[in-house]
Amino acid sequence: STTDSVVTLLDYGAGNVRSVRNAIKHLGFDIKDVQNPEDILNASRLIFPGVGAFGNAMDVLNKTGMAEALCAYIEKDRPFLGICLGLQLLFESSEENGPVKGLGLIPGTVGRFDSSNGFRVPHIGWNALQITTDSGILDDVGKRHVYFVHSYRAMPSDNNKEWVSSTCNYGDTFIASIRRGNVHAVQFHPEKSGDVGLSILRRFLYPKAQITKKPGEGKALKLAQRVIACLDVRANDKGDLVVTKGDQYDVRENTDEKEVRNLGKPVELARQYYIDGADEVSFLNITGFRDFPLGDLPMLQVLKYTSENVFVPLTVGGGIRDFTDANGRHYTSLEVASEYFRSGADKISIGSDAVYAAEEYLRTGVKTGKTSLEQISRVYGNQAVVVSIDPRRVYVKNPTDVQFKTVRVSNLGPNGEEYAWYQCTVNGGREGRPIGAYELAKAVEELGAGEILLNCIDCDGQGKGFDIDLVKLISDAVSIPVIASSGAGVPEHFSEVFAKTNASAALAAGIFHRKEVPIQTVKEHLLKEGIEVRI
Ligand code: 1PR
Repeated sequence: STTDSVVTLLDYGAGNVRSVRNAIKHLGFDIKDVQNPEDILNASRLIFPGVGAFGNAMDVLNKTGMAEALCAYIEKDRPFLGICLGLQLLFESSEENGPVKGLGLIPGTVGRFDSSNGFRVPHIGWNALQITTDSGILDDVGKRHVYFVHSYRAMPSDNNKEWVSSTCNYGDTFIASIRRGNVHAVQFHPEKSGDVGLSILRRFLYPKAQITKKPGEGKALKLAQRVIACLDVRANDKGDLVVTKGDQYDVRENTDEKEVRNLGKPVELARQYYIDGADEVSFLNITGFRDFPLGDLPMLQVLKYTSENVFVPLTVGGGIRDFTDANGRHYTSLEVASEYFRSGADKISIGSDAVYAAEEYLRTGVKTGKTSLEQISRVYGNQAVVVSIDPRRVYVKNPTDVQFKTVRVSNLGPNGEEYAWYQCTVNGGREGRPIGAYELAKAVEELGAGEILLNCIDCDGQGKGFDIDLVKLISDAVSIPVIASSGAGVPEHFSEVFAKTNASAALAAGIFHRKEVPIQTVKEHLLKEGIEVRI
């Protein structure tokens, strides 16, 4: 019957639930959106992918009468799956901008991870579960990783132990999933956890299906180091959107025609990297600084198509800033970001605009709340906001020669210099700014960035390895995760950056596009070196 293939989705409009929609559709179900409390009570199965801040979500649920309907639905043991905040809201209260009262169905409070013990917050990435009871939906997980992204978590206790079906360790042992009868909730994102995640959703959606268990695969123990494939995207001179790749940010061929280097089609490549085992895929709209992204419809189209069948996190960057178009219509950076999220991005990345924001913040010492970085992280959460840094190495003889933080370099400069600072640039590396990567990283962390994508113009496309001095400097300076980027040429470069720095992820472009090293080879090498990865 028709109701058998319908999932009721509770989307109260606070953010991006496109990924959940895509995964449900991929599994053959239609979606009915909750419009009023009755839709909850009449659902045959309900998915609640909570997004945004706890307090805001509770406000909406209380005002619309949905809080009461949810409690009634769950107390009747109707099929329910809460995701992320959709798990947290079931507890009594949360510390997030609070304490704020929750639905109160499960004893316990939700608190923030403690970053003082060396664990970076947000907890972003693929982590292992310790399954404590028969969860019904986690049967295929075994020792494989699932994707988390959050700063708050609920803790297991004697009072809630009959609910807890799995835990995860990240500094603390926190609740990764709960189950009671037909009621399930998970702190991680099954819709972004690749095949493992899809199998969790499948078991929830088809509870009576006889699906053979296939546990036992994998060796997941803890948070994995991520391997990210990056697609620099721009229109070529014919107007087609292509994946390109620069040498130190110069993306044109060394021929008379100086064409934009073309390494393939964005949607196809992204899908391929997903199949090959990329932990995340990033798109950088590298001419976004001059071409307005909302005018650049192909980019939004690329995201829409990609997100339909790529079930790992997608990040998109380029052109996130306030903009006035030729007709005088003003767009805020928040609108630009929202359009990216609506089209399928899980995270957005800000380059140039974050440099201006950091400069201003360092000059005035005031957080205005008005920068793109602050606005977007306030609405979507800081875990959804990446700052992309494009620094260039500047050698100096003495650290006191400049006002910026310097490092003692591993390889001397051209005139025997022993030190360098890393100058931030804007507009795709075209303009150097009076701020160092170290100063920028610390400032954007305070302004609400949840992660740093750390490029290096000197190393980009050179295949000689990551700039270890730079990655060490930045990953030691902040307590948010840092993605090392630029320069990967062989699998050993990945193990080197993880062994010598505190990077949480390593990103590469050229070696993957030119098919020199498959992602799987990189992962196998890391595994052999004793580094935790998702296989
Ligand atoms: O300033 O907010 O509009 O964002 C622009 C974004 O586009 C920034 O994230 C910036 O890094 C990126 N970008 C701008 N110009 C270029 C260029 O190459 N001409 N690409 C560019 C950045 C660096 C990485 C690259 C790694 C790995 N490219 O994306 O993928 O260096 O490459 P490799 O493994 O081949 O060495 P805004």
